Amino acid sequence: MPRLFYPVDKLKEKALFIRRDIITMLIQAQSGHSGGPLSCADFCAALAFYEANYDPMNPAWPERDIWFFSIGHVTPVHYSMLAEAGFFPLRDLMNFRQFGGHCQGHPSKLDTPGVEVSSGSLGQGLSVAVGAALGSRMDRHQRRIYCIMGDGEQQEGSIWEAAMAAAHYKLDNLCAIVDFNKAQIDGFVENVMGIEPLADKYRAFNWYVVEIDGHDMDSIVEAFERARALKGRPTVILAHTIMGKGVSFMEDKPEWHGKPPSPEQGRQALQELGTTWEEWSARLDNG
Ligand SMILES: Cc1ncc(C[n+]2csc(CCOP(=O)(O)OP(=O)(O)O)c2C)c(N)n1
Repeated sequence: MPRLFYPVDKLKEKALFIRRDIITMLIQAQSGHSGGPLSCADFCAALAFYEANYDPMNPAWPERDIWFFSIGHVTPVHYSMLAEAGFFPLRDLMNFRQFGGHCQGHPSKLDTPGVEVSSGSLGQGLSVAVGAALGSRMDRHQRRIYCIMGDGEQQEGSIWEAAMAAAHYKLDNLCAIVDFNKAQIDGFVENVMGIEPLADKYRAFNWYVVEIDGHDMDSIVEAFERARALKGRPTVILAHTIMGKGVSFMEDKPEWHGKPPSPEQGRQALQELGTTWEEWSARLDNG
C-alpha cells in the first residue's frame, strides 16, 4: 500500500482521535500509562498517516516500512495508531489490558497484528532497529526503519552502543524519534539523570539531528521528509513534547507517567478533547 500523505489538518484530526482513544482505553482498563502516550500522539499520527508504507490487511507484507516502539509501555498510543490504521478493529481497544484480549499492557509481537517487536525493557529498541536497518540494506530493500524512544530511556547505555553502530554503518534508512517530554517515571529527567545536551551527543555520534516542536504537525512532517532525503547517516528527530499533552491536569506532570485517569477525571479529559465517554466508547465498541 502506498504512503497515505494525509494533509496536515487531517493528521491533526487523527492525532485528536488517537488522544480520545487513549483516554477511553485508560478509563475502561483503569490501568496503564497516560503521560507518554499523549506526548507521542502527534508524531505517531504522522508516522501512520503520512510517512510510513504498510498494508494493514497484510501486516507481514515484505515491502513494508517497520516501526519499533522501544518504549514498550506507551501501548495506548501504539494500539490506537494500529487500530486507527486498520490493523485490527477499534473495538479491540476496549479490551486493553484484559485477559483474553490481544492488547496487553506491553506489546507482544506474537499476539497483536502490526506489533513488530515485543518490548518493555527499556534500551533495547534501537539495537533491534539497527539490525533491521542493516538487514534491509543487505537484502537491497528500500524500506525505512523507525524507532520510537523515550528521553528517560536515553539513560540506558545500550542505546549508545546502537547509536555508534548505526553511524558506523551509515544507516540512512534508519530514523529514530525521541519523545523528549522531559519527564520519566520518577520525576523530571534532569533531576533523575540529566541527558543534555542530547542533540550534541547524537551529533558527536555522527547522527543527523532534527529538533522540532513535537506537537507541531508541519514540523513533524518536514522532519520526516528531511530524514528521508538524507544520505549516508542515520537521523534522530528530537521531538520536544509535553507529557500528558492535551489534558490540562496531566500536562507536564511526571506523576501521570504510569497511571490512568479515574472515570471522573477521564470524563473531564474527554470533554477537553471535544467528546464524551458515551460518544467515544460507542465509536470504539462499534468500530
Ligand atoms: C530496563 C528497564 N528499566 C526500568 C524500567 C521501568 N520503567 C518503565 S517506563 C520508565 C521511564 C521511562 O522514561 P521515558 O523514557 O522518559 O518515558 P515516559 O516517562 O516519557 O513515558 C521506567 C524507568 C523498564 N521498563 N525497563
